This record gives sequence, C-alpha cells and structure tokens, in this order.
Amino acid sequence: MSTPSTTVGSAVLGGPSLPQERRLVTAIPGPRSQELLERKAAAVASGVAHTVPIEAVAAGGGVVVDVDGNSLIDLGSGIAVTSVGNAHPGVVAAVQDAVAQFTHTCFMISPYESYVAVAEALNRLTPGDHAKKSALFNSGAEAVENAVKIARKHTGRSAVVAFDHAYHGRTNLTMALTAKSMPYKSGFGPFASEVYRAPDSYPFRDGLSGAEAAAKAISLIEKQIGADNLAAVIIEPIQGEGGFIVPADGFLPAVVDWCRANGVVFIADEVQTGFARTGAMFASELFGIVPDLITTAKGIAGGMPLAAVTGRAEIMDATHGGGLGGTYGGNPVACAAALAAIDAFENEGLVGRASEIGAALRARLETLQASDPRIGDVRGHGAMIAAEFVDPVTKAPDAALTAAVAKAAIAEGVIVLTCGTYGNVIRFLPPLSMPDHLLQEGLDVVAAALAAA
Ligand code: PLZ
Repeated sequence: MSTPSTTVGSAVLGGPSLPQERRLVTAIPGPRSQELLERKAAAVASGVAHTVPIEAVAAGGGVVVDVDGNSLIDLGSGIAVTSVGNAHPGVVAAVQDAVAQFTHTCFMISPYESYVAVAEALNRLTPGDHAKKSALFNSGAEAVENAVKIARKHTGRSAVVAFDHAYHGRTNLTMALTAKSMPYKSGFGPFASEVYRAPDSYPFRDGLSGAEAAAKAISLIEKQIGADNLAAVIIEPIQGEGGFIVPADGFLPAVVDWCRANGVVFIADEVQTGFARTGAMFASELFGIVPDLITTAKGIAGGMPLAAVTGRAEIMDATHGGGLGGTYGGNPVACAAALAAIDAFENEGLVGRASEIGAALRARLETLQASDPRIGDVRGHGAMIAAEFVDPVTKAPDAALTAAVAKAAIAEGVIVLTCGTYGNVIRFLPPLSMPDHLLQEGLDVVAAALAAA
C-alpha cells in the first residue's frame, strides 16, 4: 500500500493535506462502504439515489477518500460545489469561528454582519456596474423560486419562459421550469402554471446560428405567450444538467436585448456556472451579457448550503417588506463560509486555474475525439467541459456507452458524472484545487474505459 492517509485515531482528516493520489485498496465498493450502503437501502428513501458506491470520510485537493481507505480522483466536485476545494482551509477556519460565535438568530429577526457582507460581495462581483441588491437563501432551487417571485412582483405579469434542456431544481415551480421528465418530474405533477418552454441554442444538434436560434425562440414567445404577459425569461448561460450545452455566439445577447426592449426580466441561472467555474467569475461574462437578476448557489460557500438572488436594485426592491425570506436563508455559518470562499476565488487565482484546467481537459478530450467518432462533441468553458457520446453514423445519443464508461471509471477510482437530456454526456467538473497529475490520471482512466467499452 502506498502513502497512508492523514489520520488521527481512526478519523481521516480532509482538506489539502490528504495525499493527492488515486489509491485502490479494495474493490469499489469495499466491505465497509458496502455495509453503509446496506443501511442506506434500509433507512433512506429509495428516490434518493447515489452515483459513487462508497462511504465518503474525507475529501480535499483533488480526491475523495472512502471508509475502506480508497482514494478516488474527484472530477465532479459534488456537482460543481467544492470549486475552492473540499475542506478548503480558509472555509474550515471561517466555519469554525462562526459556529463558535452563534449558529443562528434568523436574519429576519436579528440581522448580522456576514449576511450583509455576502450581499455586498455579490453586488460587487456579479456582471454589470448598475446598482444591485441581493437576498440569500438555502439552495439553488430556492434562489430560482425567489427570482421568479421578484420578477413577477416587479412586472405585475405572471408568465415565465424556460428553455429546452433546462434544469432549475426539484421544487414545484422549479420542476415546472426544468425540461426533463425522468427522473426529475415524472409522477410529481401537477406543476406550477404559467411556465412556457422555448427552444434553446444547441449548435451540435440544431445547426443554427445564435441569431437564428434566438429568432426562433423569440417568435415562439411572441406568438404563444406575448411580451405583455411575460414576467421573466430564465436560462442557464451554459446549460448544466441538460448536457453542458454552450449556446451559439449571439444567442444570449439577442434574447437579452429582446427582454430589455419588452420590459421582461432576464434571469441568468448561474447556480452551476457561477464562481470561477467556467474560467470567468460568472459565465454571463463569456457571452457579454448583463442579466437583470442572477441566481447563484453551489460554489458560493465551499460546500455549505447557501444561495442568492442578485440583481438590479429597482427590481430587487419591488417586493414589499416581509415578502422575501425564510428561517435559515443566509445562515451565519454558511455566510462565513461564503466570505472565505469568495476570498479564495478572488485571491487564489481560481478564475485562471479554471481556464488552465479547461484547456487541459479540452486538449485531452479533443485528442480522444480525433480517433474515436463515438465522441460527437467536446464543449464547455473552463473547468466545466463535457463530451457527448453518439452513434458515429447517425449522431443518435448513446446513453448506454456513456453509462458504461462512467461506471467503469468509477470502479477504477475516478468520480465522473453524466448529464444530458439524452443521458449521453460525461461532464468534467473538477475542484479548482485539482493537481495537474491527478487530472491527467483521471483522464487516462476515462480514456481506457472508453477504449474498453
Ligand atoms: N439551477 C442551473 O444546476 C442544481 C442538481 C442535481 P439545488 N443542479 C444539480 C440533482 O439531481 O438534484 C441546479 C442547477 C441549476 C438550479 C439548481 C438547483 O440547485 O441547490 O440543487 O436546489
């Protein structure tokens, strides 16, 4: 066995001090992980599935360590959450300090400074130099729900447009906004009303320019809904769960221009793309757009649950006092974590690191694609890159191949996630603390899995 884990007693300490190596000492799952998974099957609702069959006990840098002593390369960041690195030392210290001061007062009852400081940071960092305000919540879905509430209050209109391949969450309104039925919506209706779907821009499959795709969407919106009825258009600048779909140049600016001309609130859902992930602080910057409202979560607080809506002050202030809130929204421990994570994003070169990781991922995947026509498309920005697997002749999605490659990679100690409306995309979302050698080793394993599939 190679380098032992950092241990105190029987506990494995996480964070960057973990040995940065892929290490398999048992099959995945090992015997102790298997025991937990049996308890899970007996105690946890079966609707709550899992991708990697392990009991995680520590994580940091570029690895997740399980109870059996296996060290897996993390190419998923817990779905784009631990961008600053798992158990980032600054986040850990901030959480420890905050939790020892107070765990909760409820910001709506007794306000505290860290919430205000997070709002100030978001107002400063999000795209656009207009006056902005923020409100904090617990999850991405809750942020999206509140962005829609705010847009409706501001406009006095009720309709909302979301796009093909969209993912916005699992609550009732956000299920309605989400495009894919299985597994997110099937059997869970009836859904919230006044939600309409427009075609997105999906260059690999629609063959349209950005201007053409925007014209198609806008025509549908005008004919089927009417701008006068429309409160908001919501879109992920790069669609995440839907398949890391990067819209054609010009698509997003044309939609934003139309919204602005028609008094419609443009909401960028940057829950997955936000906070350095795409090689920009926010993906909207990559497309030259300034959203009216922007929803954030995931990467914002290094793994602590926190989410936000940030936007034009006059829109954010349209709501009556007491109209927004929640018991836990902007919890002080989560806010302290966010301030530490934001400090890391700004001062540890993580935007640049995301671009470096992206260049390495893209180069490797494009090399694979050149000799393997089953990789139909390689796309994404920064540390948010994906490969779409297809039938080489018909371009039909190949979900079976995708699942087989992901499963084989996980069995070899590399955490990869799939996505896509057709389940035929492998996405790479490494923590920005991922060392180069582990990134390359992870890609070696994926390449071998593909060759064998
Ligand atoms: N908006 C763009 O990506 C969360 C969820 C995976 P929550 N995506 C991962 C799953 O199967 O539940 C997401 C997102 C975008 C909103 C959300 C919702 O964020 O924090 O999961 O509520």
